[in-house]
Amino acid sequence: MSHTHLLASLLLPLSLTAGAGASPVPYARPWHKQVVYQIYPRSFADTDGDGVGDLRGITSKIDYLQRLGVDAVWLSPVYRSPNYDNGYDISDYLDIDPSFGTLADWEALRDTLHARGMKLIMDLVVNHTSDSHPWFLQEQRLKTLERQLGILAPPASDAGRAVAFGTAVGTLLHGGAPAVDTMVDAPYEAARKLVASFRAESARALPAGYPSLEAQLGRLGDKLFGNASQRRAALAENHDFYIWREHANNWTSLFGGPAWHAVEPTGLYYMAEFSVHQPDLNWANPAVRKAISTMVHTWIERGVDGFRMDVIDFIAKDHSFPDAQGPKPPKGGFGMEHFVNRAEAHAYVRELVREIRQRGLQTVGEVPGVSPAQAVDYTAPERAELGEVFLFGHVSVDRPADRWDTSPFVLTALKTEIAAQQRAIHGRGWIANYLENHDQVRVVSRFGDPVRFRVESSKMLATLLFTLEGRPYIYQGQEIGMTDTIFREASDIRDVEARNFYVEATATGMDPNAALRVVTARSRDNTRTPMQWNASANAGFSSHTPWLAVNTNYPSVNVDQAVADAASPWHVYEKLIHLRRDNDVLVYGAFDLLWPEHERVMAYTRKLGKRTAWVLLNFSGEAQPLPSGDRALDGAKRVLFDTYGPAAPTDALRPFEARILVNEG
Ligand code: TEU
Repeated sequence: MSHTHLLASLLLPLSLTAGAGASPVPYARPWHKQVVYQIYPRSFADTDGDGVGDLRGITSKIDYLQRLGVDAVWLSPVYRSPNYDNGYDISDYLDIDPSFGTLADWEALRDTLHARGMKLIMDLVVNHTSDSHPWFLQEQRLKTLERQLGILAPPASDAGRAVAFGTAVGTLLHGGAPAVDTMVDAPYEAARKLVASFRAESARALPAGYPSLEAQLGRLGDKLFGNASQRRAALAENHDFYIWREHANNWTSLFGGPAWHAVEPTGLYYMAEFSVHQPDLNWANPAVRKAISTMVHTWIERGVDGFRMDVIDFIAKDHSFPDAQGPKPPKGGFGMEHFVNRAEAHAYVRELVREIRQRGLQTVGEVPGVSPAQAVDYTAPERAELGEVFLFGHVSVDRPADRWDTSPFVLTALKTEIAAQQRAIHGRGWIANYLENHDQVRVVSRFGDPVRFRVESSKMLATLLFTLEGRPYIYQGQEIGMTDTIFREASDIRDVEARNFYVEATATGMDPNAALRVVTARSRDNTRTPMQWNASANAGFSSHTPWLAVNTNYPSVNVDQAVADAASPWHVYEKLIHLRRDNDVLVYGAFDLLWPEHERVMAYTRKLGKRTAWVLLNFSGEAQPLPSGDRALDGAKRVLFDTYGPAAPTDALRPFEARILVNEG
């Protein structure tokens, strides 16, 4: 097959490649019918007994995932990292963090998945790196040298000496040897030493993708001491890998505190939208984009099947850095309109995915702050950007003010959000559906009843996840109905975001117990507690004390129990995976919300051609009569699926019952 042919067949709708009639809708893509399972490697399975999960642990559980029926696995980051944000702070994109194993372990995992026809999706965290990434270390050295040389330069009023110094140091930076008579001054001698030590240090660890030493120094020479045109040329393009400014503006980070951090020897501030240890990359610099594409290419060559792109709508910033206006939100993200979902982000994404798309690989973007309508801008097939995106509206309904808001869950708000997402994408774009991930809390604790109806509510929520348009993502442990944990001491908290919150809240007067209650209700650690495999010590996760305490309910909530018990949530997940695959109406059907005002029942139809599915979900622990005299269920003839088993009463839903009805068509 010629190159262009291969390309065309990868990009064309399934209907054209698989023969007319094979596709239920013109925009169908093979991955639409797949199901992804997200693994948080630190907490999945530990084989080397250090209390931290690892790649071999994951490989040892692939049979389990195959049995569940998932098609693809998304791994949260396993790259080399100091782990301030558990791997979302990467110091080497091409290497595996030793706590997870080696590249050979990764290859073994890839091969194990591929041998079973399963896909491997890697996390791609390219909005920022770790502050110990060699790019950042090198740039700090360069900025420090720039400042030191600037300080050494004689004042412009001393015209003769300033010119002699500039000429000599400029020549030195370009790698030349200045004429002897310009080298008499003490400042010149100091400059010579600084440049020499910079060269020596940099030569030891010049990071791949970063400009060569000559380029770095030459540009610095032109910028500091060049003539007017050299200076203009050196300043015209944006050569920095990170975002530096002489003054901070008022933007704040999503993890709390200012978005700018001073680095003393440089005299500059760098931008970090997340923790201080996660400096933002400067995507306006083409060299950054090239370095990232080269890295992505390496992983493509290594055989990945796709990428999950962390905060990919954050990569473009307003480089005029205006102060944000209006009231400052108490807990972060002030000025987001200047660094989230900007037009340039789309251009950068298109460039980033070019090779990924040509190779037919999958892409899923994480896009906080993006509306359902804007999701279409990222995923409409004709825009050649992403396959699907994760939206945030539905996981913000019980925290409308900010992520530490502990408002009660109101079902009608969830319905509104989901309906808006479903309507926006139908026939236009595509989303990744999820109810849990490593940044959320457990959905049973959040939208269900973890105490009286853990099993029932977990099954009902599974039914929601599998009957929406978009691809379902299961987060590890969700399939067995894992629940939130309890934080009794501040020292129990591991997550950087929760720790920042606790410190800030208690420092500004919140009672420590109240702060712990907020953490218990909202911390990301809730979904990061170790996977509960069985009833043995540490839930079978590790032979060692785990890095984050296991949820105390593991003796009764665990994989062994769930697989053995035909009435457990696990079997409902397993059934729903197949049901969705076999029923195009659940994948592509148009969504219509029924009874939007109902406070206990969420109900909707999905319609595709002649086929209609009715989905009825009881979000309460009481039986809910179905509205009588309502025509909404007319035509619903057969129970396709019911979480209480096939014999369903016709007039009421039992506590947390979920039912799918279909017409005959
Ligand atoms: O999360 C992006 C993000 O917006 C977070 O602020 C998230 O919504 C928040 O933590 C919820 O409380 C991604 C990753 O998924 C997350 O784990 C990382 O910490 C973050 O980016 C920085 O890389």
